[in-house]
Amino acid sequence: MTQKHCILIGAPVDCGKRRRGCLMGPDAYRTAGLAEAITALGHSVADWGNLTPAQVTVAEPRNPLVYKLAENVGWTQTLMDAAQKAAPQGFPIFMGGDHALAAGSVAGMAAHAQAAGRPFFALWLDAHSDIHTPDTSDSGNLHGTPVGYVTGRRGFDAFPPLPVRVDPANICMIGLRSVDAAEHEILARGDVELVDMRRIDEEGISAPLQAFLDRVAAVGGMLHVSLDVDFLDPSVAPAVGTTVPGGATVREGHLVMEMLSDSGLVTSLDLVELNPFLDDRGKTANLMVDLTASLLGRRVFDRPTRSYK
Ligand code: EXY
Ligand code: MN
Ligand code: MN
Ligand code: MN
Repeated sequence: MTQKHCILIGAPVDCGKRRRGCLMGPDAYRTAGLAEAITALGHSVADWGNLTPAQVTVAEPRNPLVYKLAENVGWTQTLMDAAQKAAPQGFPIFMGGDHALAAGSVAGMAAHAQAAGRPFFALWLDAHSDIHTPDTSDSGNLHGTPVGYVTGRRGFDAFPPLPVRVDPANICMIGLRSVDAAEHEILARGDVELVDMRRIDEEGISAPLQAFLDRVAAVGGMLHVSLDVDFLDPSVAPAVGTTVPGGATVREGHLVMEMLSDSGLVTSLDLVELNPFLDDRGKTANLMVDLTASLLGRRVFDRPTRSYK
């Protein structure tokens, strides 16, 4: 695997939902030895420390349920800027923090891809589709809306203008098993590639993932991976506030990361929704670090990587 310069960006975002705890996520990854696992694979690492949200004022949201709108907007601006600063220097790893951080990280990486003249793709590893808008959300928790924001859905008036819209057809969601009615309506349009747990049970996880990777490779795309702890089954990853039974196994998680690593297509990573307050002696934090190591080349045996012509 080519040597990467990994840039760890602490994003202690906790405003995307009401249950607190994700603010401890970045330090949990540091405590679990994320940097050491990366350097052990021959990569270099820089830890940029923890960011803080831009201070913004916003109008009252139309939906009275919306939670901490201003803080979410401030984080989105900060992370959009951080992504565009880090991407030209290496491989950004956004250490969350809840999934609201992806509004900024994905928008920033999409802007970077546009500046580099390359198509942008995103792989969403999650039990949820996170494609609400502040108006359609029944909870008002904006960690359920980052995909809605980056794909340019209406209702994000308070948020920074998108530098570039992410084409929903360039998004693949794997692990889906909890989708709200308003999200289902949008997803039924058929743009986003949907790999729910039923497809995984029937086809396995590798076939649909490989088909998506072949699409990314065919156009020389840049691939952002957004890994939500709740993609995994709660029995192996309990430290998340939005657990949904019937998730991916440890091996399915590693297979995804090993295939991504073999593809050489991944240019940035979100690690989101870890709530150390809910963990069992670091079990979930350690698993997320191990999965990141698989993404960065850790193998039992080296396999001939699938070379893209
Ligand atoms: N769809 C539900 C909501 O909008 O409140 C649950 C969202 C969970 C979001 C987590 C980050 O994946
Ligand atoms: Mn999510
Ligand atoms: Mn989720
Ligand atoms: Mn299975």
